[in-house]
Amino acid sequence: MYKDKILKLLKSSKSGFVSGEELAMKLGISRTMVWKHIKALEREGFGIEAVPSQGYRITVLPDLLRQAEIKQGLKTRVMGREVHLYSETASTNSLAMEMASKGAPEGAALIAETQTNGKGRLGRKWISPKGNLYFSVVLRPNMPTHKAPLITLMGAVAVAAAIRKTCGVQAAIKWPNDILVSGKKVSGLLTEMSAEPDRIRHIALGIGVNVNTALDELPLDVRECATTLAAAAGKKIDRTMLLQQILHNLESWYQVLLTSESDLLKEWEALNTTVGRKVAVSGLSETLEGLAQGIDSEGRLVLRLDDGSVRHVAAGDVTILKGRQSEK
Ligand code: BT5
Repeated sequence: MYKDKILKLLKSSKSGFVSGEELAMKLGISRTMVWKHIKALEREGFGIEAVPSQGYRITVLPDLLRQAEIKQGLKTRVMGREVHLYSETASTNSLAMEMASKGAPEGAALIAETQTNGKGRLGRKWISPKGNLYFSVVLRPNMPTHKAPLITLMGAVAVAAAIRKTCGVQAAIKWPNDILVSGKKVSGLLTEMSAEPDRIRHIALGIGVNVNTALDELPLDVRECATTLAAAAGKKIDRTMLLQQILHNLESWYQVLLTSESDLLKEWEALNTTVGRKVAVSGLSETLEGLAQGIDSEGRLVLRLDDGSVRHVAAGDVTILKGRQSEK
């Protein structure tokens, strides 16, 4: 697309300026066409100044994801091989499940600027204001159904490592599907699956990350336990770079999961904040308290209860107990 090429040239100019003539020549179009594309960019929220004898220059970069930009810097083979970008959708996970059932390839990524019905686990909501990342990836793993929870752990490794690398903040995984920064939730993962009794048909791995949105865009009860990467890092975060890094990490950790599960679990242990802590795990029917000892080969939390018995917990919400203080 000419618009994306113009943006690339403007962004890479040392002085900031590129003349209309140069843009026209490099793109092989007329100066009038260049001007039309500049106007189209302005309609998308870019501020572009035209200075006589110097040319065009970007003055305002809107915080918008662009499909071409996402694709341009992506060096993956599978993850993001198809990128579908929406300004709004109900839930990227619902969309991914639907597209997967219609044959979308493994690695297809569905991304939205905002969700009107973002989903958490167990019918809970994921609040999805603009300025963050909401996306789902279609997976078709050749693994037995009971191993599916490992997909969430794999995704958590990919996200926590990407946050550390791109934003320089110490993200940590709280079993099973939270990423915390300074004890507050910055990201959540939702794995949905279509399966036969012993075979996974497809999975939608959904990832929500609070990136640049103002904290007061989150409702009070959520805000108490949540934060954003911009707040934690003290600067605006490049969402495209973060998304690309997550897709890149997903590509490598997914392969590790499929070929050498124990290596994935080792990395998960290195990035997690649950194991070794005294925790309370509330499930559907009971709440258990004990020492989190590790995770097993099906992604379950191994909990040693106060009476010395050991339980393998498949699902639940963990509260990390630190004396009288606690973090969800
Ligand atoms: C999750 O559930 O954490 C899974 C979140 C997955 C969201 C992604 S976005 C892309 C894809 N499409 C979807 O529709 N979903 C996925 P759970 O562990 O059940 O946590 C839900 C709880 O987190 C809520 O009940 C709130 O307390 C809290 N919460 C909701 N929105 C939040 C936000 N933006 N930031 C932090 N916490 C939030």
